[in-house]
Amino acid sequence: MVTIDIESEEGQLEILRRMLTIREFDTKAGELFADGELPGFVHLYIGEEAVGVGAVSALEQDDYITSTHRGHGHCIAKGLDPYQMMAELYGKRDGYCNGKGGSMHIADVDAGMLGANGIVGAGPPLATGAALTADYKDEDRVALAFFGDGAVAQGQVHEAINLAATWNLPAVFVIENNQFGEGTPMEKQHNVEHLSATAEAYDIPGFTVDGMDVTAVYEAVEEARSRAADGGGPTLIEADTYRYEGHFEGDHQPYRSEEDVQIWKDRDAIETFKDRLVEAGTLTQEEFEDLREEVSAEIDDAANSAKDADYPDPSEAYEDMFGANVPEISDFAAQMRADGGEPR
Ligand SMILES: Cc1ncc(C[n+]2csc(CCOP(=O)(O)OP(=O)(O)O)c2C)c(N)n1
Ligand SMILES: [Mg+2]
Repeated sequence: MVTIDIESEEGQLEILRRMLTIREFDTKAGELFADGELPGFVHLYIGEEAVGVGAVSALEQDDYITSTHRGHGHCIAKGLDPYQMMAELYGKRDGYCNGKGGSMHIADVDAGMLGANGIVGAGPPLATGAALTADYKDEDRVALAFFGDGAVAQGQVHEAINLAATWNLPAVFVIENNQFGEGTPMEKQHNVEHLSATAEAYDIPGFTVDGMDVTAVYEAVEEARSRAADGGGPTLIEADTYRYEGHFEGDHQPYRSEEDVQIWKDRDAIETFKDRLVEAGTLTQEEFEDLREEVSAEIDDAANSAKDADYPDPSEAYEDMFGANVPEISDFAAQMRADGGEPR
């Protein structure tokens, strides 16, 4: 069963709520970071909500996803808890990585969220690995990788898609083409107009969809997921989208104008989907405003509770760092502790 049924009114409202939750979460995260509240770094997903929510909603609950440095939206789309995410951003013990990962390393393996990732292009190899695992164990699971237009030119992304195609693995590759890799526009990074054209090199299906239309993303991923699950191999989907905020907080954005950004804001995915639901009589404008306020209050609560939560104790510094089932690494961790934390 798909995670969220877009045909039902209940499903449509849940899709709207998840997109709003991402918008409110990242608006809050941006404010907190600007106020100096959060350590580390945050990359905001504002403007791109339809890609994460459209794609994950069309997957099944047990499917895997891999994420990027801009991962908050993927986490919320996968149903992760905003409080535990905020706690992770604050470096608190209640966070998904007990406060030791931060924004770029939120992961919940049990939920199938294999991790945000600070290494551009590192998600696709993980997804190919997860798809190989599912195939090997004969499980009905698909792995979907999100990655940016900038990541497409990374060698490991090519290796991952090539292997998944050659081994016919149940994987879906979703390029979030937000038109820039940091400050470099698409046309200065790539020699093709549509990044989905690269699918031809792997002899797999490739499509470009409107990433500002949650329904279009959903339908493309639903089809790709069922092809993958039926043994048809991977699909490459390019979703055209836009990030409204800077690459990072404090980015002065000399590479684009406010007018450029406004063109995309005029096609805002949340507004468009909401208008469609209002027109269909699924909700009223007033109910939408109430929903936005409810979500905003939930995010405020999550942030306030995370601020008040405890940091991990210094004695726990080396816990959760290494996989317990990797003997040499565990030995290394034990040695580090025995050495009082001094590097060998
Ligand atoms: C391997 C690697 N190279 C460079 C960087 C620095 N870096 C961080 S984000 C980024 C741009 C990535 O662009 P894109 O994949 O389009 O993702 P977007 O930020 O647009 O979501 C770069 C170059 C990095 N984190 N990892
Ligand atoms: Mg990009």
